[in-house]
Amino acid sequence: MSYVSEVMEQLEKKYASQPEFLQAAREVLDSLAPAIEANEEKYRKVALLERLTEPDRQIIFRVPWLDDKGQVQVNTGYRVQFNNSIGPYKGGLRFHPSVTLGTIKFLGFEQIFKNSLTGLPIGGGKGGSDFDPKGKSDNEIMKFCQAFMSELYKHIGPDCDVPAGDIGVGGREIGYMYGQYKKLTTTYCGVLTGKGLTYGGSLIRTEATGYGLLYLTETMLKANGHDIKGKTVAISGAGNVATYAAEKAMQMGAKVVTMSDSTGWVYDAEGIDLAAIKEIKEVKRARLSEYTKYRPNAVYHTEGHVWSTKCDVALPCATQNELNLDDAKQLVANGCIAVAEGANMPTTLEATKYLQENGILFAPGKASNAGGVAVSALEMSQNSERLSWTREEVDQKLEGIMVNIFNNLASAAKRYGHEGNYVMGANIAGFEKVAEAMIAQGI
Ligand code: NDP
Ligand code: 2IT
Repeated sequence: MSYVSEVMEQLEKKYASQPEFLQAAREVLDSLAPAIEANEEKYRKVALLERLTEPDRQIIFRVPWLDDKGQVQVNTGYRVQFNNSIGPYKGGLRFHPSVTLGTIKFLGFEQIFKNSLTGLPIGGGKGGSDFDPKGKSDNEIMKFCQAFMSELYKHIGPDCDVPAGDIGVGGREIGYMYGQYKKLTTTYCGVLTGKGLTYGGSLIRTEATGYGLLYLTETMLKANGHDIKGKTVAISGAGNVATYAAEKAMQMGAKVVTMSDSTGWVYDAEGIDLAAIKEIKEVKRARLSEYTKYRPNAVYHTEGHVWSTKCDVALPCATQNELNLDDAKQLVANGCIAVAEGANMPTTLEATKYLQENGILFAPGKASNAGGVAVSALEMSQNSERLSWTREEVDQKLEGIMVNIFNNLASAAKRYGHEGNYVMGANIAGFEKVAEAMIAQGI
């Protein structure tokens, strides 16, 4: 049995209760096969794949907090420090009721390769909680964030582990957690990224994941004789990534016709009104159903998904496994030419395979959504030198990083005889640097 199959079989036995982690591991390991086979003896000897798939440490803790009625609530907190061979652990925090250890492990595992692809010195980690921010008052959000940080602070630090945002964690939550970290440690340092601009945040970090997604999509389209200008784009999600992906797509001359949240989706044939989306989601923190109040001609659906819409480019920007095989078939039938993942693992393995087999350009999230963590790393650099760079400087660096990522993964795929397979290219290009660093640093 090949080394890759052996390790995958062990993982399936040991972590049967973590399907998302197994899915992420399978995608990576299967596509690494050519790179592993070329060095099988060397990697086997140092148990490289076993070490790569087992986190350095997994911290699980109780988060008790007081709600507005004076009732004590209890949630579970997680931080998975997966791999720090190329830099301090780096990755977001997700607050969502669906969060389990398996979710955080899948995200942390993906983060290792994503962070390596950025070319910046950051290792892989992820954390979060099963806390549900929906319907909570601002005071309750603050109480929860303070309670969460009251334990997490012991395990993180600017040279050790630097969390940031993810689903359910944006600027407001980072602010409350930063305040608590500062209070507990009496230090003012770059321990979190995605901070506000008045206390050490970087310009463009809010926009970075969405903007980066479009920079990479445009590079991929151009390399294949297309252009984003004039294209019809379907986006899922209406959060941080989706909003700024839509903004940059529009700036580049595309028409965005859909957005979604967990209760439904909107189709706006005239093109999404982003000011309305920002007001509904960022200011009012309301449901997307409100959108038709701003745009009476738009259609709000509670059934189905945005992927039934006719589009040239599809950008899944909400959550994992939100684009399945049936959706992929519909996209292909409707003449879609490219899918680029803004979310982490939004496309199922079967759907990815179908899209690739049908000639759709497919950019995996670990490459196409790497702009967020890349600008987080630039925020760390600015914090270290106690300086702030201009908007133009950060945006230019972000664009350069995304173009580099695409070039690196395209050439890695070509090197192994799979030209155009960007999933394989991303995994191999991300893996090679980490593998070399792990081997160099011993066991
Ligand atoms: P937000 O919390 O800002 O927005 C998430 C969006 O997705 C909301 O519209 C939300 O709807 C929807 N959503 C979340 N969970 C589900 C679900 N289970 N079913 C249907 N819809 C859902 O998160 P982000 O925009 O930051 O993150 C979106 C994706 O991008 C995630 O996969 C994240 O891991 C990934 N990502 C984020 C980065 C960042 O910098 N923020 C960087 C790289 C990747 P509702 O509001 O109704 O819950
Ligand atoms: O999935 C991701 O890359 C993020 N949520 C951003 C992580 C970060 O550290 O900025």
